[in-house]
Amino acid sequence: MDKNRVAEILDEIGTLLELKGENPFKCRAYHNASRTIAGLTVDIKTLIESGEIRNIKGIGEAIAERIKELVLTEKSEYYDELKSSLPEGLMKMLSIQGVGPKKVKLLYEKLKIKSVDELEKACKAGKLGNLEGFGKKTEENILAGIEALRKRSTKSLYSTAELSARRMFDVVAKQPGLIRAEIAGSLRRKKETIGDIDIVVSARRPAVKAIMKSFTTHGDVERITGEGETKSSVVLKSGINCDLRVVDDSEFPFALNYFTGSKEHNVRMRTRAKEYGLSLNEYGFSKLDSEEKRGKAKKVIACKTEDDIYRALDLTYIPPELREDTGEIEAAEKNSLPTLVEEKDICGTFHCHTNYSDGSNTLLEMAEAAKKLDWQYLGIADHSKVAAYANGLSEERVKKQHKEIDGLNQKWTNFRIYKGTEVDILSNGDLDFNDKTLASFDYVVASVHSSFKMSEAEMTKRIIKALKNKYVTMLGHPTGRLLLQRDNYPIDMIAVINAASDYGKIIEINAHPMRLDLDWRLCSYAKKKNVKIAINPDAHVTDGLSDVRYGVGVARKGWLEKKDVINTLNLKQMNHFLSSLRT
Ligand code: DGT
Ligand code: CA
Ligand code: CA
Ligand code: ZN
Repeated sequence: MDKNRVAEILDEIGTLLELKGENPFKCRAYHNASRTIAGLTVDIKTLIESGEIRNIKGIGEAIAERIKELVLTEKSEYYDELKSSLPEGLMKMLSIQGVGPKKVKLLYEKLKIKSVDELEKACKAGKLGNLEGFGKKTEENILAGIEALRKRSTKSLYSTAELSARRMFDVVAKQPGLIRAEIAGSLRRKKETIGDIDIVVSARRPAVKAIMKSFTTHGDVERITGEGETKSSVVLKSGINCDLRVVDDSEFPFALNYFTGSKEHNVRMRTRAKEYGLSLNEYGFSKLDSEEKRGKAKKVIACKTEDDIYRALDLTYIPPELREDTGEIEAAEKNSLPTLVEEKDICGTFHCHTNYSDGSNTLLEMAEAAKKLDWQYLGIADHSKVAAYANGLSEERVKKQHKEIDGLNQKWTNFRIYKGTEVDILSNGDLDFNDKTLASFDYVVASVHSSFKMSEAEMTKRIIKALKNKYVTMLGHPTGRLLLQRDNYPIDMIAVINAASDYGKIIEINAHPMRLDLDWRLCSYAKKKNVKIAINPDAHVTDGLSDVRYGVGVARKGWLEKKDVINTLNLKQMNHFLSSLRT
């Protein structure tokens, strides 16, 4: 069993113990151990075989035994027993916003509520009102939470869907007789959430059956919902639906273009084709003439690639990320599409955490991981002191961290750790460190982590006030949303972007797959206002650094070019930029 699965199970054990009302220290020990294991940079099996697992801070004897059992036998008796001692539906109830283990435990013990459905019924019948700590308002909130949960269960995060898609694709794409293959749909367009996975392939006729079979019999398939000559559909064990379409190779560019979408982009393409006397669909171009209307043979215009399709309509090639009918057709017509930023343009990143606050890895481990990605710098921004839940740093510990960074930086010539902080924006818009402390950092990320319930006007004022502070370099996760979990706090982002523009501040695209915040829909406005964007992973473990690629997807979707993204500056340019902020 790999460390990620072990970490997941430890976390679940922690939650199950909470549901049982166990000692909070014990519960927390499992949650902490989960984070520690997720952040391991050495092979977990080696740690166990050498017995070194016991020397890791925060992993006691009992937990070490559980980990050992999981890694060596792929299961844990303790976990299985714990799980079967509680109704399955309780864990699902925890996915309702505002419903935590304490509430679930009470609902189960006092009202015998064991599932989301039962909870919904009880709320509608007004049964929660009599429980201590619950009231009419709680019932309303829970009902709203259940509705939101149902809505989002039909969607997946981009990162989850991509992983599932890749596993299906890898098997299908290596079948004999296959010619071309591509993942299409919203995934190819890099949408932040995904409805279903669409795979398009072309193949020689005799191979089609075997290709379909490789898809429907894939180990990740939960059940088959359709199986045919040209299209098969399955539901994956991850809960995501996946479609496979197989076409002749001459049709491939058209099928790929159609199934990449978006629907709105397709509609524009089809309308444009009509202006050229052509009909465009997922199989090809055909002449729209009277011959065709009389049912005679169509004259088809051949295209070998998607590029050819756009060219046939006098358009430059439109990258999939831009195909949302937000002006891309007009720009392609004028040959004024942006040259989108690429992953390889990124030279480093900001907003990463270490074990000084709530991260799992040391400064050195994070730096080494950044170097492995060929980056030239890494900005560390641990939490500030008010963030007690995240082990935020006091002024004293900031000094200690700075010393350690200075020490490390002496070892490298072509790499540098920048001293940053993720300072909390307090509810009145003040910052959690005074100016003197803020001035000791190379840069400052300011973020909201508390008091979400404010009016839009108040929240906007709060954030703009923070941006006005001369030491603030960038705004972290600007809207606070957690995709499929928590909506953004009410905020006037246009006003915030205008303020960032006035004060010369950067706005982050938080690249954590659950955030992807700033939203791509706002990027072009930021660009128009000359606001630079930083693509930051908000990494809490070394593996998290590579989340930057999701942020690059958002930036591309938001029409951003290399020059719009601050962390495309190389080390020398970045040194210069950061020192210019402090003079
Ligand atoms: P999703 O799956 O909801 O995240 O979003 P998509 O864009 O992947 O949508 P999906 O899977 O329903 O269909 C894939 C593509 O097929 C879609 O982007 C455009 C094309 N398509 C589907 N239905 C229609 C339609 O009724 N009209 C047009 N023009 N295109 C369609
Ligand atoms: Ca889709
Ligand atoms: Ca689909
Ligand atoms: Zn944060």
